[in-house]
Amino acid sequence: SKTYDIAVIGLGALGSSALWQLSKSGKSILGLDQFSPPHDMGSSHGESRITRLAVGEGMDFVPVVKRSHEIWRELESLTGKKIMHTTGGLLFDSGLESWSKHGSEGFFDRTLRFAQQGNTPHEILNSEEVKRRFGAFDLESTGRAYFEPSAGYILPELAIKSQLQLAEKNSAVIKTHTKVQGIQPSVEGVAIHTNHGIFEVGKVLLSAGSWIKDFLPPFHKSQFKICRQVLHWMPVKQGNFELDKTPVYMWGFGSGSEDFIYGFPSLDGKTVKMASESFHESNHPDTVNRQVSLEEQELFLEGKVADRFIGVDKKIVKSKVCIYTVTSDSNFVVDELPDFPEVLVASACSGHGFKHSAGLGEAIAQKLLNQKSEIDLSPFQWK
Ligand code: PYC
Repeated sequence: SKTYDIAVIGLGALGSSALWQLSKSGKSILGLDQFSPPHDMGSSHGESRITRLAVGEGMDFVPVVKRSHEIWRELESLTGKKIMHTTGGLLFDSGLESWSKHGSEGFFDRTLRFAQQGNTPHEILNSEEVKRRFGAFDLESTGRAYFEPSAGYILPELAIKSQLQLAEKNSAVIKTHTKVQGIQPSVEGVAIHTNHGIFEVGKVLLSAGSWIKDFLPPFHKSQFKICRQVLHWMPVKQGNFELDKTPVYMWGFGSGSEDFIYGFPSLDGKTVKMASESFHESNHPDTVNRQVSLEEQELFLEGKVADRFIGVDKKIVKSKVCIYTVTSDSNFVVDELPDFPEVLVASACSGHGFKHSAGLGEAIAQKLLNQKSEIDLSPFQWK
């Protein structure tokens, strides 16, 4: 068995970010993943992820996403690749019914409040102004929109790939197709048992996404719910949803957490990605249904797309399954395993994690390296 100072188990959004940050330390760092990241089996794929600075989920997240934006820019200057696209972001509200998102009631008003508290430039638009400025959205006449110019989207696969490449450049060792079968306390700290042998390490970051439950004792396991999500792509009519004219958007149209649709401008000039969210408990990620039925697609078109958009062909050309790992209050978890402090569990999750992954990965690396951090991780302790 080979010894490393720190291992990261799971190299998705958070794991790849932490691995890169850890690799800057000069310590021996190991990254393990059961697939070959970036891959489409977890929670970090599907072409685009929204980022926004006034996160209605909570003020605790605001410093994390602000730091993340700085890191995405650093990543861009190191790689010469565009990873974060600032398109602006719209949050729609029917004006009739308050909607909740990611555990937060009154999400629209909270977002507005956090924008004010965090000095995030923004505007409030009525439905006429929305139609005039952004042709793609047919917002009801009672509706209003919060517009944040600094919002946009991140390319998740490119972000992960870039961080892993930089980590390897700094001498981190990455083992793909390496399935962790168990972790145990050992003389070195932690023994990681895998299909390719045992690795002895000082500390572990467990960022295994929806596989996290496999490593937890029953009480802690019960804090996470696995929820299957479906992303859909539809054709756009020429000249609609154009990249430089269309913001990312989130649209709550009822009081239920699934009365919701979100989406992006057209990245290829031909199709747009749209999705809703589901909070039904589903199977373990090894057995979750990865197929999307015609009936599911129909329900999405009728119930979510409905007549909300202009210039989109209501015909699904591609769908993809993705997985959320959801806590009861949609908060993140960053804390030690009980009675096993060498293992830090991190689940940046509940469907709003990607945008925070760069800043959170840095703060987690600082914690594992016993360094000071600007980011307070205490709001993310076990409940
Ligand atoms: O966190 O911005 C977000 C988001 C939108 C849809 C799902 N998550």
